[in-house]
Amino acid sequence: MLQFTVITIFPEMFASPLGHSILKKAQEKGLISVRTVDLRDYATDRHRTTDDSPYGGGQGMVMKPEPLVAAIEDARKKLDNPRVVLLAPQGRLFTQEQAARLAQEKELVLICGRYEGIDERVKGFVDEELSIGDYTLSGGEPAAVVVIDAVTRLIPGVLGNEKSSQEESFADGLLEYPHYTRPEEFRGMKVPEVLLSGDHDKVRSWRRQMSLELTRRRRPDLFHKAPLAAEERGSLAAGASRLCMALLHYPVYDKNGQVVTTAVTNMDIHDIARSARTYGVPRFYVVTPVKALQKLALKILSHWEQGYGSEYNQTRKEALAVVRLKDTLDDVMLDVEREYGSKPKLVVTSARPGGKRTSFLELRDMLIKSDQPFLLLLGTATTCWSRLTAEPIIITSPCARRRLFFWIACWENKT
Ligand code: 9D3
Repeated sequence: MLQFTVITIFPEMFASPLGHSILKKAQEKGLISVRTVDLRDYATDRHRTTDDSPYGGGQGMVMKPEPLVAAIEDARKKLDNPRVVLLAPQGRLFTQEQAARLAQEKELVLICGRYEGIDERVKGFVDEELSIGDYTLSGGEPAAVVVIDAVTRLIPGVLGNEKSSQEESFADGLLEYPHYTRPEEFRGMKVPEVLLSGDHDKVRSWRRQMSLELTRRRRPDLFHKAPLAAEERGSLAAGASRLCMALLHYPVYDKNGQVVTTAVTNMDIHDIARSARTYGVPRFYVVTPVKALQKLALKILSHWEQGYGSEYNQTRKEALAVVRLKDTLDDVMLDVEREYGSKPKLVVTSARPGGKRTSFLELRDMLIKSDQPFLLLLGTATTCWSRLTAEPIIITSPCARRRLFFWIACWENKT
């Protein structure tokens, strides 16, 4: 049983919030009790005054110390060993962690300030000061309701067992994944396929991924503090989980019309796939309509995935798991769209002067703020960009592949 005592000049403000739902039930079950104390009962003059004008001038009023301290002392006398909390804008921030701490107490006295503030000399009579956030309230009453609500939810028996364990998920420090209920389609918006699949493992990993991405984008502060696997953190670097790459391997012929040097493919696949894996880029497409090159790429892939190379080098095997072979860029676009639900925004590199350039920093910003997948096209033939149907984002080229990975790595460390 946690006993709340609330000192306020507006006791009536608490009737409705305490008279509904969880807080009502918690009182009925005898898990908490809330007593409101009218501060005016502790005023000594005929008008029951609780405020006065500030010394030193200035506008507004200040809460007088005598009634407040009398009310606090009376509460301490009536209770056993209460923790006395002043709700004030200059208090420590009230968080889930603070709620868990207060939920351990047997008796809490909450003091609601009003006016511009309270006389500083009252502070020596309270145990701590709490604020519920950086915005201005008209008084401490709404803050006291917030504290009572958040603390009460953590008392065993208030929520069903199954729900209280969910509450723990706030303890993993992430925002929650998106929820859906019937109908399957609402105003053209469909419930994500995976939630209808019945595959519980897939559902769990989808929800985890959504939680991670949302937290990364909307609450980088939480994301930074969250206890994540190194892999999870990496896979979300600057929205890397939505940044796919494609290496466009246009056939290169010599004067006789023969395909020349395919050894580059080997290098590129290993090199880029490994960097992709390291920085959490989920897909690396190797695009070539030339069957001979596809065959070679397949040979390389299967060697590292199944051949003696797979035991010889585990990281390389993992790296190659992100590689996909495709005939054309259109096939890649379709594959990305199927995976993410929308067409990717294309990013190309160019060394040619002119045209609007996007800086790495701007690109990073776009990645973080957007919900769309991005597809970074790598290739040697600049001419191929002109054949693109959609307007691409152009970034400056020299050593762009390397620099891009370098930047992705830096972004991760920045958050
Ligand atoms: C403009 C100067 N304000 C101080 C930051 C004066 C002031 C504004 C509002 C003094 C008191 C109040 C009333 N607010 C509370 O008592 C309060 C509060 C809040 O305003 N925001 C967040 N948490 C809390 S807890 C109590």
